[in-house]
Amino acid sequence: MNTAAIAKVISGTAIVCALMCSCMKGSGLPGIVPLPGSVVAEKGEFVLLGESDIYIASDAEGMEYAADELKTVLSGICGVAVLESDDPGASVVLGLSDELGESSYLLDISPDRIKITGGDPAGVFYAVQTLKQLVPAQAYNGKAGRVSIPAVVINDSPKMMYRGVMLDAARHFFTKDEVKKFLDIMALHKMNVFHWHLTDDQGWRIEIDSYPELVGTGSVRKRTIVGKDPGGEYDETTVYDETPHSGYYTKDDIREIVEYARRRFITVIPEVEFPGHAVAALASYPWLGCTGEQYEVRQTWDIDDRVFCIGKESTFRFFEDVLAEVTDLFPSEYIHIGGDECPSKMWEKCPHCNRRMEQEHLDSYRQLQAYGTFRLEKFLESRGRRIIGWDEILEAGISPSAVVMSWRGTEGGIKAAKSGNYVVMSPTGYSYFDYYQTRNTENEPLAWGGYLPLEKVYSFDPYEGLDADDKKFVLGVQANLWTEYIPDFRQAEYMLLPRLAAMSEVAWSSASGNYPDFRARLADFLELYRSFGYTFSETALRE
Ligand code: TNX
Repeated sequence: MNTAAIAKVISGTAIVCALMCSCMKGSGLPGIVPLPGSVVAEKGEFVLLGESDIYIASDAEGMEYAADELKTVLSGICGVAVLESDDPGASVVLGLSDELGESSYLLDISPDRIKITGGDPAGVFYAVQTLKQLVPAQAYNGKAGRVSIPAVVINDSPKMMYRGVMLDAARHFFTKDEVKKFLDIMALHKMNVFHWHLTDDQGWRIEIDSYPELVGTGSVRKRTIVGKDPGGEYDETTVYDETPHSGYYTKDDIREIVEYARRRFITVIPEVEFPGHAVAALASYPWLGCTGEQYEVRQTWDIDDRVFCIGKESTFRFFEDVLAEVTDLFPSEYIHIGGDECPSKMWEKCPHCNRRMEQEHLDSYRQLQAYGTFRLEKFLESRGRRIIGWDEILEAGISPSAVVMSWRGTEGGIKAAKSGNYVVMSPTGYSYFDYYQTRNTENEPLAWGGYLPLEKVYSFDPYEGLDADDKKFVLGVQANLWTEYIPDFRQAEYMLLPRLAAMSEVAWSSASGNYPDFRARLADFLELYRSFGYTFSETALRE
């Protein structure tokens, strides 16, 4: 505990529930996900009954967010309202210790008090997430009577510092409140990076003042293909829903979401795609493309040939203006610039692109892409930021400061790590939550395809193929939720849960749990999903 810290005090009103206890499942401790470093059961239980006050023994920035989270948890139990008090001998004490590492915590529950000590406020916040799982799930729906928490000492710290989840809000739009719920789900799983995919062929979802048509035109898709995309083979038999799909985030929405995330110790990394996945932008401003043709916001999925022109200077002026506004909104060190799946078909016929290649002595279209990426990186660097890109950015060489997000397997990540670039491992085989979670797909909602069962996610070893020296370049892992076939938030939750529980363990837990042990703990965690009203896949549990 940092005793020098200035005392700030919150006191709680009585936590009084009727004495009709349904309490903890079974006799032992509930299972905790992700698996903590060490859990030592003690004798007895802490009973939330009568007066419960909270004492915060540090005024470090962020402590109030962790305290708010605790207040939310407590007030969610039997509707208790928590107020301030100034008693260092309070029944709940939150503090910091220099002896604990980043995001680490010690949660010490005895019959007479709950003591939470973090290496930093994030650690305290994660202790509260663990505490949520020690409270009987029934307490959240008002069904528990006398609420008791088992005495225990938990010592915990994260394995990886980048624990990401990506949401594609371009293919389908999710409201501000849905995004907040997504962040709540992330926080419960101790995930700390929200990668927000905001632009793509099928929609541009971020308001940019200097280019109003990006949302004026680019956020509206006239209609959407019905069923599975035949992969470029569209003709008069292709069926569309004839329903416009639209939506975008205003700057105020974005500020609100970034702040909401910050209070949950989640960094938001925005992604603005360059140079592919560009059709919604080109539909808004045709001069961004090689030919200047007017396109419509794309109504089908699959990869598109229509990409940003890298020959014209106006494309770079556009990106600098857009990225200036993006960096004003998002304080994250990293900005994701896409980089994936960019065909060169348009560039091959484009006089501007060919002139650029001659002038810059570029030998291939991948080098042309690398030239463009490098210019965006330079601009972002001038604003104190660094780039992340999908692993295609590796193909014609990247600067040492670029971070590679390895999605086509882990090979790109391994190659990047070996050459000293930081990487995030996010391979399709373990991280693509738009893939089916069962082999029995008849009764499942239509998905992208693939097969990614819970156990496979759990078995992910992001360090495989790397020796000790290279491992330090792996910042972490990320689950990706692409939403071509995810039209609403309920389905997003269904695809995310419970696989996110498995990914959270890959990202957080150093102590290795075996799969049956994880499944046993997950059974308790699912009770919490139920209490919080989160939709999850039951089929995933039957695989
Ligand atoms: C590949 S992963 C894409 C996305 C699709 C996804 C579907 C990546 C960088 N690009 O545009 O939505 O596959 O699984």
